[in-house]
Amino acid sequence: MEYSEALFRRAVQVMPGGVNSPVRAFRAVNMVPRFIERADGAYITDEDGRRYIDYVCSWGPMILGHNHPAVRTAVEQAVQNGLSFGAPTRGEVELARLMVDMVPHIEMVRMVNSGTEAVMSALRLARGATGRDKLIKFDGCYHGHCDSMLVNAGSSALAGGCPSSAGVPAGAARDTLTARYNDLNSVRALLEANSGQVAAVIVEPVAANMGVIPPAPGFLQGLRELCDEHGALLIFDEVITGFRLAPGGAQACFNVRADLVTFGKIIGGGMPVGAYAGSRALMELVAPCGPVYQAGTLSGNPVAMAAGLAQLRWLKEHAWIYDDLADKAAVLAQGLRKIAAAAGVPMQVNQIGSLLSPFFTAGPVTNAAQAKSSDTEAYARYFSGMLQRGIYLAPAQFEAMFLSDAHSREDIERTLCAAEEVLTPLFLSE
Ligand code: KE4
Repeated sequence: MEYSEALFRRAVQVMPGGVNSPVRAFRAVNMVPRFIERADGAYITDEDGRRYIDYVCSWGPMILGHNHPAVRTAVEQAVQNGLSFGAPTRGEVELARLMVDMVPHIEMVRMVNSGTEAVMSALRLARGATGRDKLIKFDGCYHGHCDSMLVNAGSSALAGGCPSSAGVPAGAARDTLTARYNDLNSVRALLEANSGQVAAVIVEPVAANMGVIPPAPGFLQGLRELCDEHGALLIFDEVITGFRLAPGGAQACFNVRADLVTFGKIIGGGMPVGAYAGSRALMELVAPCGPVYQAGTLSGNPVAMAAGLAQLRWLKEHAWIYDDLADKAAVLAQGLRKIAAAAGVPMQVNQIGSLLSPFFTAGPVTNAAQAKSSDTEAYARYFSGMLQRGIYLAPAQFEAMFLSDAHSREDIERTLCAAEEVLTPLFLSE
């Protein structure tokens, strides 16, 4: 591991924590991060030549596996024409058209450069459309790092102990109200206490930033009805679930209509792309058509559009992979549950589609409070043991495991064999 260690020593001199995104620093698992040199299919290889089965998949984008020929070829062809023009290009039109065709209830799309930017813009649009200032989010959900969303946030904000970040002005946080995931009464109470003031309810339709927590039956439909009752917009943050749960994302999966949908990750094929989308009536409030301003130098970048187009076209033409992805994830989840039960290790595994995560706790995990009750030290030991055995998991409890089309049944079997050695009370408590 000498190259990763040497690189990390240099990295911490010139970048905060030696990384460009906190979770990558491996602080939640008390280890030196691996510096990744290349990736192919379901595997990543670090600078020391160690190869791992990758269940991070760049935090979701690599649903086809790394270095997929269709995506790589599209990028190689696009760069021949230049990298960026700051002008409209064919690729933007085609990707927006394809997203509108694949995702229900959206008529227009605006491309941006990250999930954070997509959420920030969608929130501004919701406020502009309703003339209201307040927002409702959920404890443990993560929607990127714009000020108004760093309140009781999940992901690395939660793991790193700053779910409500320093530097967020009181004014920005004051209008963000926090409800409990899977608890419609907590939403109803906030809407009634702030009647006529809530612009939007924003939700991860499957929470994946406090570990994976599926919506309880009726939860999402209940949000739709509460938003309609109170004149608030419903925003599905599908940065993770978009094109992951199904070609049409969570709206298709759960048959619930959102007013605005945010995207990221998969739509860029590994390149920096985010987007927000909704009805024509809403989206034509965005500049230059309407009064809600939003802009971006590299938005719709032609190389990024080529990567995203190639990936979404492949997903549309091979939609059967979604059942296969879910089946592989179910085999992995069930295998982990059996191993933990046989070893007498208290562990829950939540799984939906190709998303899953273990929680080291005896009780069910259906909200942030229950997720936070899990043993994160045990998770750190589990992570370390699996890494030593060539399995690269999320380096923090409050994240998700992502499967790709490239993960084989043999990879799943190898992962379960490694878990058999690690999921023992002795190993987890050392
Ligand atoms: P980005 O700005 O990181 O592209 O997207 C922010 C975002 C928005 N909404 C949801 C539901 C998200 O999961 C994310 C980002 N996800 C994290 C993983 N928990 C990205 C990994 C990281 O922060 O390094």
